[in-house]
Amino acid sequence: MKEKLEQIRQAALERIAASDALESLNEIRVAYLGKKGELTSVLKSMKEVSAEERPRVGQMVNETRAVIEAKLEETKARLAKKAREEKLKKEVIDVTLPAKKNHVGHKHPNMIALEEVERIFVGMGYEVVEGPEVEYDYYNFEALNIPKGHPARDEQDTFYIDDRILLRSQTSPVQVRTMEKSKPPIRIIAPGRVFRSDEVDATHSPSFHQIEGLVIDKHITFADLKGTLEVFAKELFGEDTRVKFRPHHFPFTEPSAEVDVSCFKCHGKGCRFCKGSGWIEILGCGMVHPNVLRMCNIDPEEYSGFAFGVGLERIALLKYEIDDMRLLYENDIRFLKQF
Ligand code: 2NL
Repeated sequence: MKEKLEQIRQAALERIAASDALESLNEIRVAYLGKKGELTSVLKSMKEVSAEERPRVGQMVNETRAVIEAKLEETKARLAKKAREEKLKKEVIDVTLPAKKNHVGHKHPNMIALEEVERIFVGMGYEVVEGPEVEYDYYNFEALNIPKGHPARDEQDTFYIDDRILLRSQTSPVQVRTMEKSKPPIRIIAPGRVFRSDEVDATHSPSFHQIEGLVIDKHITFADLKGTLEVFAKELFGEDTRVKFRPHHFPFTEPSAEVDVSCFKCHGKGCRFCKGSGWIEILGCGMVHPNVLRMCNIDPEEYSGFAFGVGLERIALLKYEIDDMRLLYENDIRFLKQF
């Protein structure tokens, strides 16, 4: 019996010493100390031991159990400590590494300029209206007094989907739609993307943005147009800005004009920026042509109005002194961040 216990102890301790995982320790505990374990089966065979030997053998069994138990606990603690240390080593955080940068985007100069223009006109009681970029020939040309064969169709050559549908060459169709469905007074600005069949260079792109304005009411005169655009120019380029109206021709307005502002760099003296003239052209405008009013079911005998159109990119290039329009379309964050 004694040899048997000694053998069990030896084997158990060897297996414990060889184990390198907490799970195998548990298996060893079951195999030796469990209900069906080897030590328990020795206890069960105690009835074969003589009465006088029984206390001594019992004590030996208890001692063996205690030794195995102690070794198991000790090994368990050692393995747990080792596992914790390995985990800590693996999960180490290098606090000296530079932090990840959170790259934030930037508002596009077009958008900054658009919001500025919208702020000015909304302040004068205008509403901002948008409309489709794919339009009917009717809204883009016919309703604006540009019938088929009119030379203005060449100046505003655009992209045709078919012979009735095209990419709008101006945002005027938005105003035509507004006039069709609402009664004067009308005070709106229509910003948005427009298209022209132009080659890309420093000042042209086949897709750019326009902001058009329209006012229709009783007794609207050219004086209202002049006053409005003067306020706009002063707000946008500074209080000391002067405006100049040059006669021009548009099929959809009569009379028509182009508007120059005094150069905000040299204040009219002439510099590189205004190419020596002291003036910078910013927009086209005029009194809405009676034919356009009639096609939108507005009686030109009762109502009159003015309209204007300004290129958004042109405003952005001027305001931020950018010399190549293509920079506005590259979306290079190093460029965008400067504004
Ligand atoms: C330019 C400047 C302009 C208009 C746009 C307009 C719109 C309606 C009626 C009459 Cl619905 N006019 N818009 C007027 C004058 C100038 O844009 O250089 N365009 C080619």
